[in-house]
Amino acid sequence: MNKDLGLFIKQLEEEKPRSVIRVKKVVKPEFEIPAILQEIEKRKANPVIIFEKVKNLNGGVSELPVMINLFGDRARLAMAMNVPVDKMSHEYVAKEKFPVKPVEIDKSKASVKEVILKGKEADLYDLPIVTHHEMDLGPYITAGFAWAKDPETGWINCAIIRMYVSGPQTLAVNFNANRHTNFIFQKYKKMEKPMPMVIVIGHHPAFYMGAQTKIHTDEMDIIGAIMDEPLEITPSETWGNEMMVPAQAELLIETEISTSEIAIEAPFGEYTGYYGGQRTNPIAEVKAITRKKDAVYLDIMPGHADHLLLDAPMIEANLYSKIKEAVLGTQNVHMPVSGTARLHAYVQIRKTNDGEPKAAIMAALSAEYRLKHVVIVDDDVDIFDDQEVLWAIATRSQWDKDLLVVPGVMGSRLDPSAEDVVTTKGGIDATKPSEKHSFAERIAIPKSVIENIDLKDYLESKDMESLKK
Ligand SMILES: Cc1cc2nc3c(=O)[nH]c(=O)nc-3n(C[C@H](O)[C@H](O)[C@H](O)COP(=O)(O)O)c2cc1C
Ligand SMILES: [Mn+2]
Repeated sequence: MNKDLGLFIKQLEEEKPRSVIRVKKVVKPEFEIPAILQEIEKRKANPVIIFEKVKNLNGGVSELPVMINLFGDRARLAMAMNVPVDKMSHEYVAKEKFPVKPVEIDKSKASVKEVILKGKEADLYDLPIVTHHEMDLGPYITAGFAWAKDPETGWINCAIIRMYVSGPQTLAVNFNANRHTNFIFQKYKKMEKPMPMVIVIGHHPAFYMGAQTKIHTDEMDIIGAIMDEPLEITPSETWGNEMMVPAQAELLIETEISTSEIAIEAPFGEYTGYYGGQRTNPIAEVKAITRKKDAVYLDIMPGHADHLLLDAPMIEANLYSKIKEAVLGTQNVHMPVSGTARLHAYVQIRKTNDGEPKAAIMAALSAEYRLKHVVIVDDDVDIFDDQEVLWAIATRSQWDKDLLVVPGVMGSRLDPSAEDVVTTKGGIDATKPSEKHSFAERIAIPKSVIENIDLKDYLESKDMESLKK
């Protein structure tokens, strides 16, 4: 059987027992779950939290526990992919090059078919769907993929799209204009047919990472590549073999999106740390719900690490491969959480001439539409440490020569400083001048001395304890 969410949590509890917290008290999905997460985050901790007893939207206690903050830690994502944390983007690019085709399995072997609900029984209000921020329109599914099939290529596209629960069997779905989901939706619109869309909620985190690929292809093959095993798929309840679905997901909601009706959607607390404004969006109607008997309802906390970190390695992987095409000495890319993991990128290069940093800035800015500011540093600067990057800007840049400013470019509509989708982008070359010029030497303590220091030989054990995080 495919790796699934339960297997990952078991592995996590064995290897890092402190990174899973279970809450047994009955909690409300409206604000209470987000508030508890935020209080834990304030203490600089980032565990997965499982709420075992959560009210559903019908006022009863849901059969499904709620899991939040699965993605709130880069090390956890690296563990899911079985790769070193500072090499995630490299490994992601390498795995993407070898797509793995899915395998079809019988419904009897698909754990997501253990419970099948159709007609009025397929009720979203039976689920513990979370309301996150004060001004949000209401409960939102935030860890749900829009799983849709391109009617021309037959490819499956998969993207996390927020979905507002507007009734027991209706949702408003927010895919941006430049998303593959929208390209597919436009094709159905032309055919004047509703678009089948399966909402996939809860799977192994490697599934989540594979499904967030930026490559335009049959995404089932990339999910297989990132999971290191073929994705198991099985026929859907509503469309049979015409629409195959992931067999070992926690929960699937089979829907049809009307190509004629729209609904008001948002405000909604966004990745930027601000509310995104109200808009009109397509409506999905629930046809069936299938799930594991002991399914967990996965939620992602918008605007927090849980949300920001999930897409970061995939954006980094995309940037890494595109910047490397322009500048061969590109070493690594980091989308820091301090820049919402979307608007800022730190790029580490080993340059061979002084024109390469600006070439890297241009390649980066055109590869990812949300990216706004790029900082290019040398390979002695740790790009996973904001302070090191700011130090490089402080000591290695002269903005009359090192700043590149590009006004009037397409950016993120959600950035409140942009004018609709038009923004000003820029980059800073914070690298030292190339070898030809002399440059100040960075301070350092001899490596041979550092290597022989073991703090236990110098400190009392109570002082050693106080250094522990
Ligand atoms: C938690 C989370 C929520 C997201 N919500 C949305 C959304 O509501 N609308 C949207 O267009 N993209 C959203 N995204 C971004 C897309 O999922 C992401 O860009 C995806 O790779 C797009 O897939 P595509 O390249 O197949 O279009 C979200 C990403 C994450 C991680
Ligand atoms: Mn896609």
